[in-house]
Amino acid sequence: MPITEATRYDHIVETACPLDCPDSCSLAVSVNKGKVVRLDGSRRNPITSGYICAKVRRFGERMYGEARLLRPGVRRGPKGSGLFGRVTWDEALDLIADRMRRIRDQWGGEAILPLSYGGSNGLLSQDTTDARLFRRFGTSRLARTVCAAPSGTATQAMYGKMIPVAFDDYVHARLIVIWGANPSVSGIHLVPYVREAQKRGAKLVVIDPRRTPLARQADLHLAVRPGTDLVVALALHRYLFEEGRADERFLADATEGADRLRERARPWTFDHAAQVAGVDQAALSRFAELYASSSPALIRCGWGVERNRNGGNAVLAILGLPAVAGKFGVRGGGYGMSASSSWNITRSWIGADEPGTRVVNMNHLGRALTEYDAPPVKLLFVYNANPAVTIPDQNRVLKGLAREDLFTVVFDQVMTDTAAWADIVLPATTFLEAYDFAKGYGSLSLQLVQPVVDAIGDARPNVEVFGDLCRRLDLEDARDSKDELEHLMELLDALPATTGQQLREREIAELPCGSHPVQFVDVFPNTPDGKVNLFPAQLERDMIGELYVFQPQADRYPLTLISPASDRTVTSMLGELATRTAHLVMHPEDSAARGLKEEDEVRVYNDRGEVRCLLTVEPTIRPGTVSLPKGLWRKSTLNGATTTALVPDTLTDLGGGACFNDARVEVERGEEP
Ligand SMILES: Nc1nc2c(c(=O)[nH]1)N[C@H]1C(S)=C(S)[C@@H](COP(=O)(O)OP(=O)(O)OC[C@H]3O[C@@H](n4cnc5c(=O)[nH]c(N)nc54)[C@H](O)[C@@H]3O)O[C@H]1N2
Ligand SMILES: Nc1nc2c(c(=O)[nH]1)N[C@H]1C(S)=C(S)[C@@H](COP(=O)(O)OP(=O)(O)OC[C@H]3O[C@@H](n4cnc5c(=O)[nH]c(N)nc54)[C@H](O)[C@@H]3O)O[C@H]1N2
Ligand code: SF4
Ligand SMILES: [Mo]
Repeated sequence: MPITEATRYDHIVETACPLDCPDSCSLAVSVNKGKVVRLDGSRRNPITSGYICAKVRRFGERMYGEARLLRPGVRRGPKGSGLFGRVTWDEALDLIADRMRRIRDQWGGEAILPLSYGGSNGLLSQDTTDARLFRRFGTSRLARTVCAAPSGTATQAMYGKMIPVAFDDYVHARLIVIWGANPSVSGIHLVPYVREAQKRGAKLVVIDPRRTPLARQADLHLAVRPGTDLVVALALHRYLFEEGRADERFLADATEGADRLRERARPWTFDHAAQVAGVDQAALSRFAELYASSSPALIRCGWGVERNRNGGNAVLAILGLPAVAGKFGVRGGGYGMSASSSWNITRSWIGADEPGTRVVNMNHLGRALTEYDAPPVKLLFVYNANPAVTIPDQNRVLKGLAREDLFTVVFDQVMTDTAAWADIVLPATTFLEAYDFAKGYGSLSLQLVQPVVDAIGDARPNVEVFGDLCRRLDLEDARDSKDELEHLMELLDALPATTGQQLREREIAELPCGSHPVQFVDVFPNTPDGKVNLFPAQLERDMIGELYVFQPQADRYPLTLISPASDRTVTSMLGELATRTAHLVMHPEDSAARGLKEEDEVRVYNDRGEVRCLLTVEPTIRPGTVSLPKGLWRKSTLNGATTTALVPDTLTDLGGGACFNDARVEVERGEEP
C-alpha cells in the first residue's frame, strides 16, 4: 500500500484554540491511535484561513512533553525543590479542603488568595466553578490586572467598550495606524489584511520603539520612547483642534468632554511632543496631516501602549482621535482593539455574588505574600497562571513563594516555575483534552473547543476540580455534581439565545451585530448617555496630571527595558520547550558605548534584580531602549531570573495595571571580574 497522508492518522477533529491570543483559530487536529500527531488551521473560523502559528503547531510536544504534570503530587523536598510524592485526587483535594477550613477558622477566609489569569482563555476554564468556590468560601478577591486593565478601564469609560473593527474590514482602510502592537507575532491573522489594504493603496503608520516587521513595511515609523504615546496623541489632538481639522459637528452631537481634551492638548505642539517622544518633528506632523486627511482611517491600539505609568491616559488619548477627527461611520474607519467584552456574557452560571472581601491587585502579589498582615496570605491557590515569571517584581514574588508558612496549591498542565514552589500540584487537562468555548478578542468569533483525545495521565479540567472542591467544602449540594460536558451545556443555556443557537448548530457563533460591524453605523458606545466620553469624569480622580518622562542623564539606570510578546510562547506557555538562552536586544550605539558585542554574556540589572543572558546587537530598537521577551522560563537565562525581576510593581495611572515597559536598567558585561 502506498504511504499517503491518510495513513498517518485515523481521523481529524475540528476544534478551536482558546489560548490567550486575539485570533481564536479554528483547528483541524489529526489523531493517530489516540494521540495528537498534527495541528493545523481549519476554515471554520474564516479569519484562520487554514493556517495557525508555529507555537501551537508544536502543542503536541507540550502535551506529551517531559514537563507535563500527570498526577497530583504533595511536596516531598524543601520548598522550591520541585520534588513531589504521588497522591490520588481524593487525597490531594481532601488535603486542600482541610487546609482551607483550618485557615478560615484561624485567620478568616481572606487569608486565602486565589490567583489566576488567562490560562486557556476559555469560558468554561475560568469564572465558573472556581469563582463559585472562592466567592462562597469568602476568600480574598483578585484584581486581574496583569494585562489589559488600563486599556479596559479607558475603553470602558470612553466608549463602554464599543465593538471594534473586524480584522477583515482592515482592507477597506486608506490609512492604518498600528500603535503599540506587533501582530506579526502576537496576532498573526491580522497581518494579511494589513498587507491587502496596502496593496489597495492604503498608507501604513507604525508607532513602536522597535522596528517590527510591519514597521519595516510602513510608510512612516515613529520609534517613540516607551511611555510617550500620550504626548504623541495629544499633539495630534492639538493639531486637529487648532488647525480646524476637528469634526466639530460629530463632537457636538456624539461626544462629551471635547473642551477639556482641547485644553489638555494645548501645550503639546509638534516640537514639544517630538522632543519628549524622541522622534522627528517633521515625521510627527506628517503623521498628523496623514491622519486628518485620510478616510477610512483605522487605529489598531495594542497592549504595548498601556504598560507604563502614562498607559491609561495614552489609551484614552489615542482612542479619542477617531472621534475628534471624525473617522467613524465608514467601513474600515474607527479603531480596533480587544473585543473581549463584545459578547455581553453575564456569567450567571457562577451562581454566587461577589463577597465584599479584600481585593488584592495581582501586580502586588509579591507585596501581598510578604507584607500583607490583616490577615496574611496563608494559602495561595494558583491556576491558569504562572506568577513566578509573569508578575512584576519577581524576586519579591519568589520570596513570598518561599515562605515556609505559606501553603501553595498550583493547578497546571506542566511543572511551571510556579509549580516548583507548590505544596500541592494538581494536573490540568489541555484544550485538546477538554471542552470549552474559545472567545476571540481579535477575531470576532465564539467557538466550541472539544476534546480531541482522552485526558493524559490523571489530568482533570478546571470546572470539575473546582466543582469537586465546592462539594467537599459543603458549598454546593452533592447532587449538583456535573461533569464538564454538563457544565458546558449549562453554560450554553445561559448564553444569549442566538449565540447559543449558532453554537449548537455550527459550533461557531458570530456577534449579534454580525461579524463586520461598522462603528457608529451598526455599533455605538455603550456609555450611559450613548456618547463618547472624551474626558471621562469617573477617571479624573486617577488621571495623573504629570507625565512621567524618562530623563536619561539623571538616572543611574539610563536604559528603558521593554518586554514584548515572543513568537515562541504565549506569555509563558510553551516556554518549557525553549532550548536557547534568552537574548537582550540592544541598539549598536548603546552596545558600543558599553564595549559590548553580539553574543556577549551580559548582566541586565537595577535595584530590584538582575538577569544574566546573551546579547543581540541590532538597529531594530531605538537607542536607549532594550528588549527582553516576556514569559521566559527561569531556565532560559543564565541566572534563573527573568524579565519580571527587573520590572517595578508600580501601578499604571488607570486600572491598576502593570508597568512592564517602564523598567529602567543598566547593562554590563556578564562575566564575573
Ligand atoms: N506569539 C505570541 N502571541 C501573543 C502573546 C504571546 O506571548 N506570544 N501574548 C498574547 C497576549 S497575553 C497579549 S496581551 C497580546 C499582546 O500583543 P501586543 O499588543 O502586540 O503587545 P506586546 O507584544 O506587549 O507589545 C506590542 C508592541 O509594543 C511595543 N511597545 C512597547 N512599549 C511601547 C510604548 O510605550 N509605546 C508604543 N507605542 N509601543 C510600545 C513593543 O515594542 C511591541 O512591538 O498578544 C497575545 N498574543
Ligand atoms: N515581562 C513581562 N511580563 C508579562 C507581560 C509583559 O509585557 N512583560 N505581559 C503579561 C501579559 S500580557 C499577560 S496576559 C500575563 C499572563 O500571565 P499568566 O496568565 O500568569 O501567564 P501564562 O503564561 O499565560 O500562564 C498560564 C498558565 O496557565 C496554565 N493553564 C492553561 N490552561 C489551563 C487550564 O485549563 N487549567 C489550568 N489549571 N491551568 C491552565 C498554563 O499551563 C500556564 O502555565 O503575563 C504578563 N507578564
Ligand atoms: S495561539 Fe493564536 S495564532 Fe496560534 S493557533 Fe492559537 S489562536 Fe491561532
Ligand atoms: Mo496579555
